[in-house]
Amino acid sequence: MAGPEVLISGEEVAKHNTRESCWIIVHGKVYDVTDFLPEHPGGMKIILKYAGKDATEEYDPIHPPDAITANLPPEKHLGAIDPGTVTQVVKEVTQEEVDRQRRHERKPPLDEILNLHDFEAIARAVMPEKGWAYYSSAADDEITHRENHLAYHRIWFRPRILRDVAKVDWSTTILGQKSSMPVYITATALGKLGHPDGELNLTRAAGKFGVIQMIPTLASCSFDELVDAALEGQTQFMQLYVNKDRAITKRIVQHAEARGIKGLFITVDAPQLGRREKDMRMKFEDTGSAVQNETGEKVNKNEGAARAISSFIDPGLSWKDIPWFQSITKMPIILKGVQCWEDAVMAAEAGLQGVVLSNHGGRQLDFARSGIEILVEVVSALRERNLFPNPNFQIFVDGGVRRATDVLKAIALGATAVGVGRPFIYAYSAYGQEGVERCISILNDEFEMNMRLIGAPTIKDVVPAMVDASSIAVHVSNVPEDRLYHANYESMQRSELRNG
Ligand code: 173
Repeated sequence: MAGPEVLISGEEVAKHNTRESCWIIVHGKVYDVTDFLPEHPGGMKIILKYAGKDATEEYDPIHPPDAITANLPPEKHLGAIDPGTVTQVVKEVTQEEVDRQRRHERKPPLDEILNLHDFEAIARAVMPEKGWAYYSSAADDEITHRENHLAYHRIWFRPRILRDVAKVDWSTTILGQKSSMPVYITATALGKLGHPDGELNLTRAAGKFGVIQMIPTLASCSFDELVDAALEGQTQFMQLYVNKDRAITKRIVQHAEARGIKGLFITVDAPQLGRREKDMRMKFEDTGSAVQNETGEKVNKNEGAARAISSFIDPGLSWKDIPWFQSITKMPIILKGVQCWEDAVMAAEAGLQGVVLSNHGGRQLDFARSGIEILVEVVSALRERNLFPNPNFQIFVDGGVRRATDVLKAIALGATAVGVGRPFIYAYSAYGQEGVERCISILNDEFEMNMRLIGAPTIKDVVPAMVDASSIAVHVSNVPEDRLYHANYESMQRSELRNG
């Protein structure tokens, strides 16, 4: 479309509300998406719900800002909406939503939040249902998701004493970049499902506290927005989903490098997205409008928000692609989602700069082992081959980390740093940027105290002998609680109270 932008009235747009002619408004622009309907990765049903209407609110959290302009040919960009002429989609406010908003208003002040688990409890109560389902969901029976945290319970400390811990310093260097703690904010998709500012909450808080953020491929905010929001000298990494169209991937990678990204984390554990049933159920409840029902479209109900938008990911990615990545960028390349020592050794031998031992927050293969368990075998295999320690090949771990003690266990066992995902997004979903800042402060407090208690003045002093991980690979179930015994047992205090 050449020349000045055409102004279109809301009334005109409203006429195009069918499968045969479907116009929608996104961010004040009108688009003809009729021909695109069958190609929409999320199905046509959801677009038809907004046929003839403003779809911005629904569109925003689950699309990068340029998704529509990048996918629709220019002649389908019809013009700008005449402001004031659009009838907004009036969403029915359910009792559930009213209750949720009330819970949001009454949530505890931030200074009552004492640990990372607290953010999760609050987020669960105050987040919109879809966002909570998407963030909290994990694969199948969510066994790996729970194991990720529980695996840390199999490691115990062997603290040292009399080490002069008047001053403790837990700052470190990650891929040659300074970090105020051995923790980075790992990539998580669709940040605006939790808060209108999405991943910007993370960028801003990370900048203030000298923490590194890994920008996700599928952020709700655009990549450039997140880079622009960084302070001078603030380090950011990037997570990469590899597109079937390598030209697109090349463009993304080279753009990232040009914009100063300091590490490329290629996700290798998601050739297909896992079944996250909590997320999938959300779609069943999307009853839709009269228009959709007329079309009789069969929606693929096997897809939640994530699967619907992930069809571009290349399941054909293989070791053969690694030299190509090395040829298109000078950024350090790290494989994210390595799950056994054999692949870690291959990554080191391929000349890569590191691996993230991860099962994708328990969202991919259920019964995948936890990163912390894999770490033990990876370090041992690398040592045997003289590949560890090696500042040019760093090992990271993510999944289930909720305490500085968890991080210290990973550091003792050989990790350079640990990725934390969900706790940060729960923090901002409930409290915005301040929530993330509080989350980082809590970790700082925990580091200070626990470094003292284990007798380690600096991160270099956190060594393998400080932990007993001898049970790490023992997957026994806990002995169940003796409920009958506890139910019948009356403590001295209770009997006193009853008599009193
Ligand atoms: O874990 C995820 O949900 C994830 O990585 C993803 C992948 C593709 C699209 C959206 C999210």
